[in-house]
Amino acid sequence: MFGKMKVVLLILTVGLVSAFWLTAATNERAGKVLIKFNEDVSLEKINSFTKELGLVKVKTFDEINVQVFRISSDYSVEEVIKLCSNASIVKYAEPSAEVRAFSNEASLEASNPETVVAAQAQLAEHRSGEVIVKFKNIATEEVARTLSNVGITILEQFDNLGVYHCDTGGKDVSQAIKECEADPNVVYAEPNYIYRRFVEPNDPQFSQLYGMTITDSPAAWDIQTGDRAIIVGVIDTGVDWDHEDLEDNIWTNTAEIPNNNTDDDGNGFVDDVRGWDFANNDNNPDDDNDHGSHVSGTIGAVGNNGVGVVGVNWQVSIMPLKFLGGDGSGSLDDALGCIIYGVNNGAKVLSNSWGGGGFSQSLEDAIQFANDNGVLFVAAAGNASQDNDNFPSYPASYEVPNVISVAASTSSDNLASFSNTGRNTVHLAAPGQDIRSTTRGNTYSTFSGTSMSTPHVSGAAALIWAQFPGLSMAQIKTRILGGVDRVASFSDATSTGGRLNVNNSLSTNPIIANTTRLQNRPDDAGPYVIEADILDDGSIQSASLTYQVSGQEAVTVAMTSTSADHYSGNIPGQSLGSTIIYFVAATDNDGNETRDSDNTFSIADPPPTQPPSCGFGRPAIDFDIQNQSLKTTVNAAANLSFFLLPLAAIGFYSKRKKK
Ligand SMILES: [Ca+2]
Ligand SMILES: [Ca+2]
Ligand SMILES: [Ca+2]
Ligand SMILES: [Ca+2]
Repeated sequence: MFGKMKVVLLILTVGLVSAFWLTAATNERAGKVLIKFNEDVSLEKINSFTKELGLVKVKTFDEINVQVFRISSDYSVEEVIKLCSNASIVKYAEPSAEVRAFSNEASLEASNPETVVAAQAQLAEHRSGEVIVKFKNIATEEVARTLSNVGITILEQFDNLGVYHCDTGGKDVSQAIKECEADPNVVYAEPNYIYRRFVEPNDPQFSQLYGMTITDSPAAWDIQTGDRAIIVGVIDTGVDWDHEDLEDNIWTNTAEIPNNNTDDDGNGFVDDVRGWDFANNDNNPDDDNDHGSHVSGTIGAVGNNGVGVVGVNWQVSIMPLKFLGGDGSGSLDDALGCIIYGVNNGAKVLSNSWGGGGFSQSLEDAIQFANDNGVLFVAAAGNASQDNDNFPSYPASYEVPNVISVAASTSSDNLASFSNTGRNTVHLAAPGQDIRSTTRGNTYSTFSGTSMSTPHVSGAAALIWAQFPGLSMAQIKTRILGGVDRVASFSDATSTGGRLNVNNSLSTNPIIANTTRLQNRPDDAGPYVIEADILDDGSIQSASLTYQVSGQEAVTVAMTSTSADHYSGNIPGQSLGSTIIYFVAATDNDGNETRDSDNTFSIADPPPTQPPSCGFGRPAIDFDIQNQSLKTTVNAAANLSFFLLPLAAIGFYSKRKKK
């Protein structure tokens, strides 16, 4: 592994006197590195690691747990940094400032292109108009003269460091740095970086939750970790409500006195202190399957408690609403009961990792009731690898405004092979393959399915509501759909073309969602109308549509507000054969601009679409494509055969690895 071991060993075998000689000779040339080791690493491990690399400790900063080493081998600074970054015991390693000053920048750039890209193409978040400059040990007058030559002024001086915090006087930060570093008295100049806590919870299985990292949840947790005032109804197999990592986040009906055989709050349910079991018609919505507990953990397993996993919300109120039995099936009337109970008892979000069966008017009515009460209805798109545009999957396919239909993505940001899709009817993708979460009896398991994607989105909705309590349900939906990362794999699979990004959805910059994504059309008359939902935590000052026709100069036109949070703009008709690229942009009251992703279409015949082969509009009742043992129940009210099934609790596609 270490190609220069021989040299290191040689150095280590020389005597003390020789070592001092080497120190003196190599000190300036070899340079120094700063290393922070992970907290739980033993001193023995650190010593053997640094010995292997020929690192000699110079000093330790106890306050930040950083050690400074001099390189006594012939490894270059870059090589040491690289070896450190590959080592599991190292949190981070970086060159000392001295090294930057004395190293040959050209050769550094050539040997480490990634560093150059990071430094030049995209400076990390920093304060505009400010730089930090370190000078050699020179007279203050000389410092002042150098700075005034560059046209920048001192805001703050760190005497014992020789470091100055400066105002660039309106000059671009990169340019100011360049000019400062051209001066021989300057050791280094750098942007005034903004450091944020990048909150990583201490839950031991956090590292297994790619679903959290790929959706940028850790960055979101820097802003918001959730609020118990937000109630999420989990309509499922129940919840293991005394699970060690769920218990603190289970909703409590404070208006109900437990165990007095009385319906104290008069909501029609006796002693319902933590939701209701509609499958067995009792007040104990415990889980007899695992599916509902797993879903709940993704929404809100207790965060940063040193136990188990972490949900999208570190704290939230999960309302267990059980209608699926231990075998994972349930009946329509019980589903309706769950929805109505949730709405009537304060749930803001209903999470629905189930589906199957045909169209049901009563189910649509119940979802409409939730909609009319401002309750979001998040639903799994289904696991049949089918196109919901042609073969609707209920309840995800109900065309009620509060429905968000969720497809499943993988750790490599592809569409999960089992996931249903729908360019018009499935809204976004969210992690759904190999998702780790809570299961019964203080256990943790890995499941796959759009059932697992759904709670990522339900959790995001609760987190956004915690951050912006005044938003309407429609605005929460706009924030979720507008926050997605557009990824090619979801472009034709979902209406947004993207995958959930929790952090983007919390942005204080304008949010742009549901931009019309035109497809090829032979229409040369136009206009081509582009609409979008746009909102901001403050207000939208302007919205615009920019389009470019077949490589000609781009044109920007204003978009006009047609209704609340809704904007429209026109691209005039173009001749046949034209290709049009367009995007929507918006600026808020603070001058922050958001530019939506590019869209492309041509004035040409659309590609042929596959005609639906059967079941158009209404899936057939022998809906056994998921190879599951289905329990058919009778909807007594409508006297129709009906079945509902959980999407990932059982069946061949549900990978389960229990710890
Ligand atoms: Ca009650
Ligand atoms: Ca009671
Ligand atoms: Ca936890
Ligand atoms: Ca704003």
